[in-house]
Amino acid sequence: MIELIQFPWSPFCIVQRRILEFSGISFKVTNIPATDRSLVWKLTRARYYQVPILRDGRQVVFETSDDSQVIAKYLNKKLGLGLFPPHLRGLQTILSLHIENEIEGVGFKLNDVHYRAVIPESERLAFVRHKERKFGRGCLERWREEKAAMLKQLEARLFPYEQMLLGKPFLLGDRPHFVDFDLYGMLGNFLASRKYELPTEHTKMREWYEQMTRTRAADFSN
Ligand SMILES: N[C@@H](CCC(=O)N[C@@H](CS)C(=O)NCC(=O)O)C(=O)O
Repeated sequence: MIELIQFPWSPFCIVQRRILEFSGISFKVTNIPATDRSLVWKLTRARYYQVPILRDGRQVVFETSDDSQVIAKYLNKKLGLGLFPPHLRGLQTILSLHIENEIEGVGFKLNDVHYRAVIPESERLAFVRHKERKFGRGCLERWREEKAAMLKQLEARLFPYEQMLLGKPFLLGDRPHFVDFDLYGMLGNFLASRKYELPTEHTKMREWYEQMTRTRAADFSN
């Protein structure tokens, strides 16, 4: 059985979890503490420490660069999901760069403002230390002060996606593709604290998000 090793609120883990759910197969989820990557380190034979990773029998699948989509492409091929059709090559790459940088970059900070609602107490010290070493001392307080401005920024950055959804149910047509799952994961992380909702102005996106929580591969032909 395929095993997803993850932590539940991670944007990149939500992407792969939803793809697995979409496929309809049974799979196992193993949650690790964000503070202890030893299982990832062991399974990847000391080549990777981030999440998610996938274990499929004797095979361990993990990303090879910030923008590689190794896991999603592995699942797509193995499970025949039709998420990377050749005619959308290139376009999906450009979109996923925007989604994983411009959308994720604001969404995770907004979620981190409310980290106590998401991160278990035993992991908070390491979480704050990790953030402050990466983004500077006091970054979480700074983001709290910038929250209103960041919410506006996120709304503006999501506007093109709302426009894409005006005439169709999914971002690139009448069925979901990889970028739908990618955006869904970044927004799932933004919403993880349950302190926010999607911008009320973006009505199509709110419908799409609902649809993305339920959609199944069996509903579409490849
Ligand atoms: N491009 C990778 C990004 C993975 C990633 O950034 N994972 C984060 C969790 S959201 C992580 O493990 N960060 C821990 C660290 O870098 O120490 C993917 O698509 O999986």
